[in-house]
Amino acid sequence: MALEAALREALELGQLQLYYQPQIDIHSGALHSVEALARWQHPRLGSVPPIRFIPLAEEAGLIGDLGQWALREACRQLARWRRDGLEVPSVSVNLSPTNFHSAALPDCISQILQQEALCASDLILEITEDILLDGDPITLQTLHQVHALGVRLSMDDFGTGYSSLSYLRQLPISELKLDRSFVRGIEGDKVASALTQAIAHIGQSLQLKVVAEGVESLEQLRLLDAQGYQIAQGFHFTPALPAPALAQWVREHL
Ligand code: G
Ligand code: G
Ligand code: NA
Ligand code: MN
Repeated sequence: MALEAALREALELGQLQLYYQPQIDIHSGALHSVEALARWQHPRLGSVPPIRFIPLAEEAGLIGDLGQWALREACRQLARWRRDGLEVPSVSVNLSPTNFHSAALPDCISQILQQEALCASDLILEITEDILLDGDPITLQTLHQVHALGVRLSMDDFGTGYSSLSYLRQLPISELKLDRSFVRGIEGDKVASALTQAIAHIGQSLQLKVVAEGVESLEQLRLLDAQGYQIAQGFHFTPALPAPALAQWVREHL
């Protein structure tokens, strides 16, 4: 309860921060997008990880506010980078399934894009497989409306959810993001690399961009490239960074 009050206060006072992690096009080496990841540094409690405060925000009814904050902040930052002459093709924002239960989400997104003078193609939304689990028809409608705006949808943590693959036929997604748990150990493990290969095939046959996250070594990067992954993200390049450090990383490495 105390933590819940603290989170409410942090949202009101703007104490949450977004860090950014680059997603790299493996063939060209160019930047594909940057993923915005929420961070909370509490003055007394120290750093509270998202795996704690995201579920807390859900329970406390704050996930709508958190989603709006992340969208606005990430879009504002993208506009700022571009004003500074930094070429960042798009920003990828994580939203919770609950954010798509709201029929107001498409308008909220349009408004933020307009306020920041961005196009729909500047934004990618990362969603997870559990988005359809509760069977709420509003969710599917909202997903299609967001897609109709021109905003791309990326299926995050792919392969770890409890949904059947049939959702791939219903959802207007552009990207499949292999969960990082699949990447761990692929160098020496035939079963692990058979799974990443199979997932790449699924993505390719559905004409989706296939993204590998949690890439920590050149060896993993080469293997995933050979398997057909187009985009990679992970500590091999850099962990998520505060906005100024991300800009510096892009200037130095790309
Ligand atoms: O950055 P890190 O690995 O600690 O993130 C842990 C989890 O929290 C990831 O699954 C990530 O998708 C999620 N997460 C990070 N930022 C946000 C956010 O702004 N909104 C939502 N809904 N999830 C987030
Ligand atoms: O669930 P989601 O995919 O949004 O989570 C991304 C999380 O993965 C972030 O918390 C980020 O810090 C973490 N992450 C990013 N790159 C790597 C990596 O190479 N290895 C590991 N172990 N975690 C990573
Ligand atoms: Na994500
Ligand atoms: Mn993920």
